[in-house]
Amino acid sequence: MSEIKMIAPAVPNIPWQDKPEKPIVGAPIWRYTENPIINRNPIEGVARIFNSAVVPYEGAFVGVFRGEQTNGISFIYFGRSKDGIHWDFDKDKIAFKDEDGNDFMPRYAYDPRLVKIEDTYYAIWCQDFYGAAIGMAKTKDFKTWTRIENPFIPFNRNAVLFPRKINGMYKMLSRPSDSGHTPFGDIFISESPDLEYWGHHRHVMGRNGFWWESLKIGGGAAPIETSEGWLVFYHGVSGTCNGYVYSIGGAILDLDEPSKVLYRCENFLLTPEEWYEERGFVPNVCFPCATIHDPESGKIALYYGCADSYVGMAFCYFDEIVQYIKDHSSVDNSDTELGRC
Ligand code: BMA
Repeated sequence: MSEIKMIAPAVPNIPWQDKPEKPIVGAPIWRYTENPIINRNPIEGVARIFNSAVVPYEGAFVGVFRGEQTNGISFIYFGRSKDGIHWDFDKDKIAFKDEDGNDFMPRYAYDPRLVKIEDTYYAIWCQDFYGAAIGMAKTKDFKTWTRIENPFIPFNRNAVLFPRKINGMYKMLSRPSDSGHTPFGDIFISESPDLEYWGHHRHVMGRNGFWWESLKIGGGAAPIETSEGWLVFYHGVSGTCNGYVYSIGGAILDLDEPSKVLYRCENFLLTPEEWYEERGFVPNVCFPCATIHDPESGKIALYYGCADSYVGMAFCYFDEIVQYIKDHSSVDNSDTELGRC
């Protein structure tokens, strides 16, 4: 049994496919052979589902899904699955309510994440609020959703909540941006006592000298607590002469002060290689948004958007991926400092 521990609720029915027999070249993570798990035209009026997040719920799985409607506008749809692989979706968009119980429809909602903290589930997404900004809502039963005030003014994207308070505060990663296809971007962290008022902003990590993440980076799946620190899967982007390429990176943040990066893998963990990652509405995109993970078996199932067209899954053992990140770590001063205030 590994010395490294994962601290999270058990998920004995985690979706899983065993490691392939042929040796893995590079990071110890492997794609589901039946990818993509969500294909085109999954719901009437929705052309593509991608960049979506899932959680275990009542012995099965639920999720919030980015559905690109046939009118080209993205919104968030709810889905459920018995096995975490085959999904059924509500045909209508999630009917968010505001704090007064009135209907609340964010304009253009995309790239949702979903995180459980104590007894509440929080969806965090990007939306149009006079430019790209962060939207949030909460639910306890996935039937009624109440909107939470926008945490930040524009422009910002890729907000990811930590699954527990740290030193009494909620913590959230985000990536200040512009309103377009942002040709820059570092990951920052902010904290809040109540999920409404945010401050104590710190820099977590930036673009670095490794080409696959040299243009911009952004938070991906909700951090996983381990005895080595917070394990984060994020996206790193390089700008080629033929457009952006989105790969998946891995880092480990300090448990008490997650603005400090303890280890950061200089190699990507996954980069577009399969047809569903290289070919689609936006080619060459692997965009991680969620994991399901089980401390007892050490398994992680990673969900990622593929080419802005599909959802794919990949699998790894958390101790192997943590060890790989540590063995190939390269951190610089801007990673390890407190993040300047
Ligand atoms: C980013 C986001 C993602 C998308 C990616 C590639 O800016 O909008 O939703 O997957 O671009 O198109």
